[in-house]
Amino acid sequence: MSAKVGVIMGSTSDWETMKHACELLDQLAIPYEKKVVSAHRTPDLMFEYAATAVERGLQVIIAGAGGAAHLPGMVASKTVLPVIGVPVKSSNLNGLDSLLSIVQMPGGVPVATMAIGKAGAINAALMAASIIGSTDKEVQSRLIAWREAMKQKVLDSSDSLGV
Ligand code: RP5
Repeated sequence: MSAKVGVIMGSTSDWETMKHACELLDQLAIPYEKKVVSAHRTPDLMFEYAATAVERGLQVIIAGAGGAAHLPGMVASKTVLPVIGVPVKSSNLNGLDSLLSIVQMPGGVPVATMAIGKAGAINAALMAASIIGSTDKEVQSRLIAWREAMKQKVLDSSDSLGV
């Protein structure tokens, strides 16, 4: 099945974070592709990737980057697909730089910005599932089941406290 979600990241060093998005997409059986696309090191590839995303059948793009994290915003400027940005935790500023450079988009070019790091990567996949699930009832059912399982896990863990 062709990819519905494009998971891109600025460097292979982002994979430790972005793999959590891919794991969630696997769990929800949503087809995706993954690729290193850098706003600064491979700008031509970035433009081509974003400009051809619609015709290639992608429905959502998840873009993770750290530091001067221009990838999500620049990709959003070249596609009308929803772009979900994941700020990768940087070594110097703990990802605050990544967060601010992704979230502070000018009016007119939105990026749905997630939390810094692993939680952001997980939520990016869940957000992609929500978007795709709004028109794909099978994906929506799997998302509902995932939420139910999460709830049950919390209830079970609470029970294990014996209170
Ligand atoms: C960004 O620079 C990448 O997204 C990565 O988070 C950061 C550092 O990249 P490397 O120097 O580890 O390749 O473009």
